[in-house]
Amino acid sequence: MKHNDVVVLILGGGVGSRLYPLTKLRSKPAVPTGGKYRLVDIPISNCLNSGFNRIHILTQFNSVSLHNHITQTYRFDVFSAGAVQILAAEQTPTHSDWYQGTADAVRKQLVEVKSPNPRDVMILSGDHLYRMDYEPFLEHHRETRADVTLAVRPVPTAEVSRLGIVDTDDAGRVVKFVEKPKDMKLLDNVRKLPDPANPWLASMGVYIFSAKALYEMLEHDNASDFGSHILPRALDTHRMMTYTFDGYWEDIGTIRSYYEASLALTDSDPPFSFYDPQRPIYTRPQFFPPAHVTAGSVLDQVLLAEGSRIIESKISRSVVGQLSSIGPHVSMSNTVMMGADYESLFQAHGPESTRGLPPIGIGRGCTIDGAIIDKNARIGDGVVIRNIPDRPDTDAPYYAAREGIVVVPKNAVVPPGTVI
Ligand code: ADQ
Ligand code: ADP
Repeated sequence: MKHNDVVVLILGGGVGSRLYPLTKLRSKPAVPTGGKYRLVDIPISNCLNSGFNRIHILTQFNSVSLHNHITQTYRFDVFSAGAVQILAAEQTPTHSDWYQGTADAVRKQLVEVKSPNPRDVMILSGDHLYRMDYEPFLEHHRETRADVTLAVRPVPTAEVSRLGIVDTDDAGRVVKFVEKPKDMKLLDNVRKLPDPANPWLASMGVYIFSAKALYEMLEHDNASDFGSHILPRALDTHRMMTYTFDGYWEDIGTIRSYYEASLALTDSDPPFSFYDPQRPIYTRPQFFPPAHVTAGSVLDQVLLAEGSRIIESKISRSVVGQLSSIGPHVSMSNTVMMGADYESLFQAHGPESTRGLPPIGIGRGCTIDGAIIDKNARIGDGVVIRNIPDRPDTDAPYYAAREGIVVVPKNAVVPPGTVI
């Protein structure tokens, strides 16, 4: 069923994005994931598979790559009211600066939100890995006559400090909302769930607001965030309900969580699979040749995307994104390699075509463990990237370290023989 009376807003990331440096040259929704997708493909696909096709992406800047991706992927026929539109922070006569937070981002786009006169507004994050049917979520919201419904899930104590924790009455109405409690004392009056492994109910940052309630909350307040301000304040003024989601869900908005969730995709029985014929994750169709793994290579637990070329190399527990070029004699493990946009496979690897730079990809004899290698990186011969878990955060000319993970940024050139 099509839900043309619901507008969907996907929050595409703040200024100090936690995925930096993956967001240095692109907006967060355009960050590649799973070897061939972009982060934004996940919520958009969930929407399309659930019958929601009026979708706006709120982003601080509309990068070329996000714009290309959206316009080349999500095209609707003339008989559908669907559209995926990017709403970048911009100066208007009434607003002069960037989005100050999630609620501020929505407030600054209220004119767009209101224009089709929706009954409800669904607000999603742009950095979650999950497959969810939003249709029963909407039904629940309407059946319970909620002003706002939060999708929630039980979580362990170790996760509470990075989530909004809720307490409900027996009917599922939220009676307390504590945003990212840093001190467990703040949860003294919050009821625990019976499961000792997952005793707290956490907000997933996935909301449905009745349009009228959303306008009231945003227009009578200038608070910047939903989790820190709008939702706790609305407890007394609006009817806030919960909807429990029990599938896999992961916030992949930090370098560490992005890295861990990406590597988990390579497990034999992965917690999340991009493959589901009933509810596929869509992305831009591209016409790359099959991946080619040459004689002498050994691959163990690898998500290998099309267009890749692996020459006499050993790869374990890694994501190898589209158009990756690796080898010969490379040893790579625990690494997320995004691949390339163009060139690597199709150009001669001679110095003329690359202006004396190493070719795109990973050169001869490299050893790489525990890294994220962004698109179009040129890693010269004999480079070593070591997995040092307590490595301090660093910003070097051709790599950065975050949360113990080395990130080689997009288009970086790592000279031959470098040891990181
Ligand atoms: P966080 O994810 O930490 O917690 P937040 O930083 O507000 O919250 O981000 C929510 C989403 O909005 C993310 O996708 C983020 O990139 C995006 N975003 C942030 N600032 C933005 C801005 N200025 N413009 C556009 N987009 C922006 C939230 C809730 C918690 C809940 C967790 C679940 O606050 O209560 O438990 O999500 O992950
Ligand atoms: P990213 O994957 O890093 O988010 P895109 O995939 O959208 O970004 O593209 C990266 C950049 O490369 C874009 O600016 C795009 O225009 C450019 N690009 C894509 N294909 C080619 C090509 N064949 N030659 C040169 N530049 C290209």
